[in-house]
Amino acid sequence: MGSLLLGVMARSVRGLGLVSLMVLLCSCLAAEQGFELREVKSGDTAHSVIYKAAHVTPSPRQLAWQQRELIGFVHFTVNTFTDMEWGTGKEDPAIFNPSALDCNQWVRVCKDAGMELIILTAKHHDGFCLWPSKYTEHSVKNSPWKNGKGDVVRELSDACRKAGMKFGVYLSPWDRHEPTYGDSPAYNQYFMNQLKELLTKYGEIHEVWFDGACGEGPNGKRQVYDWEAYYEVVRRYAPHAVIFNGPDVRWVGNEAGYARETEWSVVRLEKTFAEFMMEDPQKADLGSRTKLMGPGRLVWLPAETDVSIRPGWFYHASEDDKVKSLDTLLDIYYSSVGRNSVLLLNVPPDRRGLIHENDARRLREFGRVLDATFAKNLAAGAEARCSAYRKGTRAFSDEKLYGPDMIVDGDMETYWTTAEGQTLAILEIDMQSDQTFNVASLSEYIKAGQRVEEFALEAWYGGQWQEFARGTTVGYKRLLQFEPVTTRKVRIKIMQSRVCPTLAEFGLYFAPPVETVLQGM
Ligand code: FUL
Repeated sequence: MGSLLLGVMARSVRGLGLVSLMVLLCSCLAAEQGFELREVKSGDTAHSVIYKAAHVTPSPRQLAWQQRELIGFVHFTVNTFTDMEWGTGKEDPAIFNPSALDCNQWVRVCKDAGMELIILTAKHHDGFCLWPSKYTEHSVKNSPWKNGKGDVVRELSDACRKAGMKFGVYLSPWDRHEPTYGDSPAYNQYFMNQLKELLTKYGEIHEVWFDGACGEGPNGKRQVYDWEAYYEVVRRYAPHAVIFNGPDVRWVGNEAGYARETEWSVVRLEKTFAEFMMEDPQKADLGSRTKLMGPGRLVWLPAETDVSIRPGWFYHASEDDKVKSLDTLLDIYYSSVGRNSVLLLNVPPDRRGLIHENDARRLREFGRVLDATFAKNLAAGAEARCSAYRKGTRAFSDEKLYGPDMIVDGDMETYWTTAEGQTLAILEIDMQSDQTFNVASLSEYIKAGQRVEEFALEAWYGGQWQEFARGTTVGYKRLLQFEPVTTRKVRIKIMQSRVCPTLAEFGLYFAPPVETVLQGM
């Protein structure tokens, strides 16, 4: 489906014809929103481009999004009742009739897995609205569910708030029902009206998910989305929301659940965000030194990894026995959250309006295993030494402001770094006694930018240092899995970094055998 999405997106961009206007609008919007923009100019040396890239930083809303790590995605609409993945737009609203809808159950299931935010498909490509939008009749208000008085967006946003979870909305620009679709200005207005309804009537919205799909309208008409205007509506009415497939968050490029081994949060935009989103997210390399060279702007645009717990995005009874295995989900977790990305995991409610028992159980198991794995950082409070660290420069700063022990103090707000210009370093962690672990976690202090390009982990074993893991980018979080290692001392070698590296936290964990964790469940 990903390639299809890209295909339709590409078609839509060819139809744009507003490119220069969009470039202008985009730069104004960006400046106004205070994005960290770094121009790459023709006279820039390779060194200065890399220096700039290493100093691009996330906005507060991007940082909050990144810290969530795991997000729930809920696909629910008429498709649930027709057994389709993409509705035609011709469905009768009467078919939408969940028999026992309970959003509190969705929230409980997502919480069990450790999620902190849920994004709901308020409107998918079929155009059916899960809330009683005043701009269309194609919604819950014309369904028998609760005699047309129901509102799924209300029920889920309330349930999230009650449980202390954040809420987000997916609003598909591609609309196969709405008659104005394809008549660009009229449809754009319709879309923005709906967006405003969602952003103003349901409390705080923390993520707005724009699907880039752009199919043909009635009579083959092609809709030109006004992305910049959509972004403005979000900024105005939901200032804390990150925009997926927009200026805040990019699509990782596949729907399988895997981020890149080398996942940079800083990319170079040659044109607008919209064009970048249409052309680039699937490329294997988005942020290497080579990719950064050339004219454009360097922006913080991290990856979100969306994947469904089942083969389809919507519920199909025929997939009840195809819920992803725990091993697959864990592999996805390590390959998304563990590769500097956020995992957006879809759990589709069934025709009752409940998350099916099989999915609920799997998510409980998933949450349980993650909790058991990361319960105890064996490196916490260890003695940390380093070949180099920056001495505090603030007037009242402690000598150890950027000292190596900052990476084992359990505080993501304190960090180790070296002196300006020093890009290589070795940190040694002494846990005072032998410990056995099979997972390592590294985090950069991304408020200062993303910098590390290559690192290795070594254990003191048999009288010498032996490498047991290595990687390229770190970013917000890098997780590595390996066969159990038993040692008292570990060292982190930073072998390449764009400028002086930072590390906010380092962890060593023992992931117990899954069967042990699940015993008694
Ligand atoms: C795609 C859509 O076409 C799928 O139906 C699903 O919503 C997925 C998350 O995005 O582009």
